[in-house]
Amino acid sequence: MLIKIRKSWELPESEVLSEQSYLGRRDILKSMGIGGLIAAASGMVAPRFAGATTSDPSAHLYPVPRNEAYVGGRPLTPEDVATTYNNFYEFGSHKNIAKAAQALKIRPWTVQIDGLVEKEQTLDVDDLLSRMQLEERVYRHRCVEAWSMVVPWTGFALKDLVKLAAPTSKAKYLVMQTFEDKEVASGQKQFWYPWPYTEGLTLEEATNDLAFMVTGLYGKPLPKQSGAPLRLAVPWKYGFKQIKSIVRFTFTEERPKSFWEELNANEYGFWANVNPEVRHPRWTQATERDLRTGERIPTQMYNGYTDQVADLYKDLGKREILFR
Ligand SMILES: Nc1nc2c(c(=O)[nH]1)N[C@H]1C(S)=C(S)[C@@H](COP(=O)(O)O)O[C@H]1N2
Ligand SMILES: [Mo]
Repeated sequence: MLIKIRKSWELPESEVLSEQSYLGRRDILKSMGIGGLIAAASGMVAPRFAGATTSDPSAHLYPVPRNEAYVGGRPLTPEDVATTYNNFYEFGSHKNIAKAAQALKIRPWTVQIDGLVEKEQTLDVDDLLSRMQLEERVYRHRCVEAWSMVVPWTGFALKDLVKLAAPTSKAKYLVMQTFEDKEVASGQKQFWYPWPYTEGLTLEEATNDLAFMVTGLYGKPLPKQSGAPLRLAVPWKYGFKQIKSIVRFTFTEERPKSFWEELNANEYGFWANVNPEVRHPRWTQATERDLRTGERIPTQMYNGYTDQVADLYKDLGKREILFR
């Protein structure tokens, strides 16, 4: 029993393998020249999900101008790849959760702001969107499982949400939580996971210019499988920090324990800064597989965002910089 349970959260390793077979298959199909046909028939590429956002009441807000200060450095990952190869354990512990995620009801959607703030509040997501300045940013995304993509997110600076929340001087951390609803998200019936999915940042990290509250993708409202209606992008950190479908922001004095840290602190720490020099206990982080090409490329320190974030970690011990 114990062994079986342990297996399910040691998934990343098996995912690295299944991802390779997925890409291998795509490449073979492409080289045969009939990829589109077979892929569509087998459900591997699912363009139908791209249209699933048309009923989103925020659709009229998109697209918004791109902020050219943020560039990917390599070509964008095709939309159909980024929106059909996902991690969202609430809907299953594999990559093919896009269809199951359509069960998520994203309106009405409220976010709670509480903890060490001047005044606790509950906001309707559309009200929140109307108060924020939306922009598009192209970011690299590096999963701890060693796959990566480059995508155009739409959203607003997380520091603007922090400002709206007005934390008190005691607050040191921002904790975020995903919705909880077993009926909709069958993954949450897996009782051994510490639901709800929880993540956190220091307030310094949360107010760094790069920290981005994502509301859209490829010039449209965020697809459900990507974490609608509100998800985090902190591109210098591993993907598991980038919590999806957020319903709660809590300001705390104590460092929170995140979902993955709770499961396995030796492998998934609080800092989780991308670092090619520090192996995951079970695989190398020196390279990553680009989802667009299937090729392995070198991983960069802080995922290439050193100039923007290195200052945040100057006071940390070396072990923490490297491991967490
Ligand atoms: N609530 C929630 N957020 C989550 C996850 C999850 O399982 N549940 N997976 C994380 C991981 S490991 C990654 S790599 C990214 C994946 O985002 P994507 O599916 O849009 O590529 O979401 C992150 N956010
Ligand atoms: Mo990830």
